[in-house]
Amino acid sequence: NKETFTWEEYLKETSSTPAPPNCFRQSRVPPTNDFKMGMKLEAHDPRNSTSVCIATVMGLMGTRLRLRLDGSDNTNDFWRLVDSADIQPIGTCEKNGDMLQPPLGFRMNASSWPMFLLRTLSGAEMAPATAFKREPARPPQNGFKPGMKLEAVDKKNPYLICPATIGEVRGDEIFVMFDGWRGAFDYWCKYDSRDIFPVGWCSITKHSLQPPGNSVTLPKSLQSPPPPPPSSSSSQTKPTRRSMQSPYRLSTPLPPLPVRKGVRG
Ligand code: MLY
Repeated sequence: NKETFTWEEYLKETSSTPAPPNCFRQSRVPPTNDFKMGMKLEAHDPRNSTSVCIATVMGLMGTRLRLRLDGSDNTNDFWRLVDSADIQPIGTCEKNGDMLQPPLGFRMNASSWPMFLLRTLSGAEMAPATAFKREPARPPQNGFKPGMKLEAVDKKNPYLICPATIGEVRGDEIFVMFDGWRGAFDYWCKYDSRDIFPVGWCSITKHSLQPPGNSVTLPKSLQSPPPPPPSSSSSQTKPTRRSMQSPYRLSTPLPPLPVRKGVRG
């Protein structure tokens, strides 16, 4: 039955194998998610990672938290694992002699920050220290090989985790290809990225897993090579969409691309 995706059938259909779990910077036993909606915590501002802000848990899925920085708008929510080094209990910043910062794009006058901070924390439910789990150690080396299957966060739609394939390995970098999406969502990342998971992770942690897209995957001989990894010393040109480069037309239409407002591309 094609309506329901299962790795077991899919691996058979594609005669592929999962990346070994020890390749990933994830706990062998996934941590429990002991956070609750509305709890507050400290988080590094994703847009300004040196600054630590107050965040509120806006949602929970599997071992991940949907976070919103207090004083920010509702368009910059982000996701973190419960064992992410980017989050910590309220009070950690002060204990380290640092100061809590307003988020980038604080919606009020900067002068109202101290009072805003006081009000946002007064009577707030703070996430208990026990809910924060230690970040797993990074595997000693890049163990990924092209063709291995995994589950990966779609960085353009970060609430989604999808079946993916290792396309290329270069030093500490891997090229993550989203199955059935013709390259539109593919990216390079470090082998120890927290956004990639072993096959079965979503099922174990009760996170939703998207089925593969329905675009035909071109045979390797007809594919254009992935763009160079971002750290490569070669000139930094913006990668062209692969569908544009390909001289081949397929009957299956391209999936619609997300329409986004604002500056992010
Ligand atoms: N609404 C989006 C969703 C695309 C998701 C792709 N991921 C799963 C690789 C779109 O259709 O563009």
